[in-house]
Amino acid sequence: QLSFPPPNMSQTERTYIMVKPDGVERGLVGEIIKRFEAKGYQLCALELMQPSKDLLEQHYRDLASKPFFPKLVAYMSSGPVVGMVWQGKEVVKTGRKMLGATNPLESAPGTIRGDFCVDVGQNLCHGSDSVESAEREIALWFPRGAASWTRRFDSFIYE
Ligand code: IDP
Ligand code: MG
Repeated sequence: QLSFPPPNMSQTERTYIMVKPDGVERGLVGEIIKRFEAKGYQLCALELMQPSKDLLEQHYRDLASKPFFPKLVAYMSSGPVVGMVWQGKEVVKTGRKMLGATNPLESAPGTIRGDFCVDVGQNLCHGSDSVESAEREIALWFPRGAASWTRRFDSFIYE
């Protein structure tokens, strides 16, 4: 009889991925979700929301001194965003690779930004830059918490 050991989930972590207003407007929410799902990552929260200026200033607080900060907050509050929590092995670092470089002209083809956008101020998506940032951002955008669930499918993704 064949039997498989349970998948090793010890290195799992979570990240905050957000489709920015241009991505929602352009109908790319499904495309972005599709890539994370197809990769094998697990969805733990998903919400369309209209963020307040205050929430965005909190989210981007490390960039408050940058000259583009007011434009960034205006861009991000120009329409609804889709916030998501994705879980999996090295999902923070790999999630950023899947988004591509901040400046879409430098994002590799095959990445979301590399495939679908041109300007840095309309770069479609956000991904946490570290596990610590992810924890802070998840608490900020999902104060009621993200789901915690065991996926039977995990044994097909992880050894
Ligand atoms: P990231 O989104 O790749 O983590 P950050 O440096 O954290 O990049 O910047 C946050 C967001 O601010 C970027 O995604 C982009 O929308 C915007 N941004 C970053 N640098 C510039 C810039 O030089 N001009 C205009 N907007 C910028
Ligand atoms: Mg960032």
